[in-house]
Amino acid sequence: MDESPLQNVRYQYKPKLPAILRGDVDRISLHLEGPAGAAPDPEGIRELFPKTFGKPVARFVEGSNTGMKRKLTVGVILSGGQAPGGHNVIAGLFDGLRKGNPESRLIGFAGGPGGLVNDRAVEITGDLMDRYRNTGGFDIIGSGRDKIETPEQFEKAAAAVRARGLDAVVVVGGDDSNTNAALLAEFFAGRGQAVSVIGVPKTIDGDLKNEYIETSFGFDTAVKTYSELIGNIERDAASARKYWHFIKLMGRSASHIALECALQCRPNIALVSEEVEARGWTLARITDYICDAVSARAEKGENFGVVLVPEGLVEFIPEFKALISQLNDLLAAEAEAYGALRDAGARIEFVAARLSPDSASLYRSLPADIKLQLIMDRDPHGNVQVSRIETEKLLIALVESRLAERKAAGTYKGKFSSQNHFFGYEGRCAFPSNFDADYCYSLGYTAFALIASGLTGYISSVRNLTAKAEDWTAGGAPLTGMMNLERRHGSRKPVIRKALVELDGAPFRAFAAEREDWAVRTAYRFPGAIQYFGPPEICDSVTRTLELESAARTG
Ligand code: FBP
Repeated sequence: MDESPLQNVRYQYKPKLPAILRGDVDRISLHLEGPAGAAPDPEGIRELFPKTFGKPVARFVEGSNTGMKRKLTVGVILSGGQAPGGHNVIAGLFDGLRKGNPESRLIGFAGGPGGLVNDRAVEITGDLMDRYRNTGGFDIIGSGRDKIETPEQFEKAAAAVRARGLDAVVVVGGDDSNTNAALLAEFFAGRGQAVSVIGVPKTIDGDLKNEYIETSFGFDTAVKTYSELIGNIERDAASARKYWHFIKLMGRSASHIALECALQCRPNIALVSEEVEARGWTLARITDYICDAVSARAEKGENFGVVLVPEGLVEFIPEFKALISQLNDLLAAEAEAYGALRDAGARIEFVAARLSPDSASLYRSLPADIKLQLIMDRDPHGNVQVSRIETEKLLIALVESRLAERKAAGTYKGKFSSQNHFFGYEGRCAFPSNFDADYCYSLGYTAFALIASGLTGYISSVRNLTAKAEDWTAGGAPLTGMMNLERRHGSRKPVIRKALVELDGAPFRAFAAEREDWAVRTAYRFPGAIQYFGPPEICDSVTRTLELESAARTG
């Protein structure tokens, strides 16, 4: 392979570990703390997880632990969307295992959870690992969005584990994948199969976080990548002075990415889906909110600006939420008749005729492209694929027509030209920032220590992340302590609670305190590219979200 100079140099980067994980492995001793914070419905969760519920939180401390030197065979799965640092999770796990016992082995299941079910795997050797250290992507073994759901799939996973003689399976994934990890752990424990299942918190969306997980890995690099691009666009906007840029930012549901990018770049407008839902803002209200900023800036002769739009927005606008939920039910219930229609116009008519009057009228009012995007295939969880809905273009069209009305009424005299962008996939496989490189390596190494300590049903938990890496803590939290029971497809299912943006949380409050000023003034901030070398305050910096949340926690 003809590697870039940066890639070659990044291979040499030595990720920083918390002090407790440095040095000899047999001094990493397990300390069990009190029980994990109670889930909202502990009895319901206990019933579903009789073997793995109610375990204590674990932390590693200085001591002595000969178990760390056991010979182990471990399988690893990368699950769901890519997030920068996945390769370093595997590297940390690999190095921990080999440091514990040079004969330990790491098996990578190919293409996500389906790789475990169908027993497709590769052995991670030292040479293979060295080609992926500190690189972005999940391509060392690939990822997938399959779920291990049916009894048959559980049996096949158990057979693969037996056939390969695994002592543990590590699942690197988001809320759904870690829910799956908890179910697997319970399944193995229930049948007395001695195999640990350990989760690792991944997702650029930043919505897998709680008392034990300060941030999911990949968020840091993704938001820094998007912030660089947004800053560049802001500078272009302020130079050319002729475009309003509408930028949709990834994040399936939660608006953490859009909020962090807003704190970094100070755009004129940043929509936060959670606020839209809490205030019950309609599409018309959102349009007016944007038009007010466009008009105010036009008064100052500034016919340019930047608007950030979270990817999941449409699912938080009340009338859209109702429409999408009706479409989901309709497409599932009428799959056969709908599937038989080949023509796009016929498909649109088919659904429009079956919606409630309000939803039908909203649906019919939408531009043709959006109508089609709303009825595209659902993801394996039955969700609309929000990354494929061009909300930024919809908003541009609505703003244009509202401004035309204002112009006709004499209340707006500016010029409005727009550009649209979508930043998503650009950020998911960037070279991990130093923070993500260190954090992921530490999460992987911690996963090894949890396995060697004989724990199962835990998620790797590395905390105190605003401090220097040497002062980070390492341990594990029981997955069942993070679960809720939610009604899905008519039955109550255990799921890990998704962390949405909290409107009384420190990051949103910091944003809300400034946004009126940013809407009118040109207050842009230019974060620039991720720096991998140089002063720690630049190359080891953490996100504002982490900083603000940590400051709020410690008072
Ligand atoms: P995960 O939750 O699996 O980490 O994926 C997040 C995400 O990147 C979302 O931000 C986005 O909506 C989605 O994946 C896109 O999915 P796909 O890769 O299937 O297009």
